[in-house]
Amino acid sequence: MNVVFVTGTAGAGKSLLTASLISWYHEKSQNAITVNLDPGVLALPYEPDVDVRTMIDLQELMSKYSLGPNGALVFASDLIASKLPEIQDEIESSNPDFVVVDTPGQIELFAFRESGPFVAKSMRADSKAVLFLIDSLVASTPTSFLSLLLLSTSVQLRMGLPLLQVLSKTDIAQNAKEIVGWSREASKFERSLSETKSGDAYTFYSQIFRAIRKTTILTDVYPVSGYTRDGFIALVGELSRIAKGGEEFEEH
Ligand SMILES: Nc1nc2c(ncn2[C@@H]2O[C@H](COP(=O)(O)OP(=O)(O)O)[C@@H](O)[C@H]2O)c(=O)[nH]1
Ligand SMILES: [Mg+2]
Repeated sequence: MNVVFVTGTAGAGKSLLTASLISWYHEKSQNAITVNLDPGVLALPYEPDVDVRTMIDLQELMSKYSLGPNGALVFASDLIASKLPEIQDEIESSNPDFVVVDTPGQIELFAFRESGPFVAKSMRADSKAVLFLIDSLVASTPTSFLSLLLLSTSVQLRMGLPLLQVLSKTDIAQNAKEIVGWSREASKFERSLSETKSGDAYTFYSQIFRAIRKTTILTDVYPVSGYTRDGFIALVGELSRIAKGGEEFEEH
C-alpha cells in the first residue's frame, strides 16, 4: 500500500488534484482510494472512500465547547490524530494499492500542529510521500515563488517524509513554464529577480534560493493541471516508480 498526502496552501488545488488522481488511477484499473482528512470541508469534487467528517462533527464541537468556527477547526484538526486507528482500519478494509490523502484546507492546521506529522509518521504503509502544491497563480513572481518554496521546505521538515513539489493550475497560469525554469536553473531565477530587486534585497533573495536548492529536495517541480491533467504522466510515473522502489518513497 502506497500513501500520498496532498498538501498545500488553502485553495492551491489539493482537492481537485485528489479527484483527478483517483479517476486517473481508476481508469488504469488500479485499486486506489481517497481519504478526506479535512473535517471542515463542505463540498468535495470526489466521493471520499474514507472521510474524517464521519468521525468528527464540527457543528457538535462548536456547540459542545462553545467554540466559533475557527476554534472548532483547530480543535477538529487536532482530533484527527486520535482517529487514526479508525481511519487506518477503514483504509485497510479496501486493501488498496494507492491511497490519496486530501489534507485540511489550511496547511497550518495540519502540518504545523501535531496531527499532520503524527498521521504521516504513524500510518502503516509500504511507502509514503507528500505532494506540496505550489499554486502557479500565487507563485507568479520570483519572490512569491521563493516564499512558497520556503513553506514547502518547512512542511517537509514537519512531515518527515520525502516530498515532491507540484506546480498546480498550469492551465490558467500565465507563466508556468517560466516558474519551472526558475526551479531548474538558479540563473533564470536570478535574471527574473533582478527585474524587481537590486542591492541587498536581491542578494537576500538569491542567497536564500541557492541555499534551498543546495540543501533540500528541490530538484524537479512537477507542473500539473488538476483540471486538464497536463503533467499527470510525469507525476504519476514518479509516484509509481517510487512506490515500486519499495520501503519508502526515495529521497531525492
Ligand atoms: N483551472 C484550474 N482550476 C483549479 C485547478 N486546481 C484547482 N482549481 C480550482 O481552484 C479552486 C480551489 O481548488 P481546491 O481543489 O478546492 O483547493 P484546496 O483548498 O487546495 O483543496 C477551485 O475552484 C478549483 O476548481 C487547476 O488545475 N486548474
Ligand atoms: Mg480542499
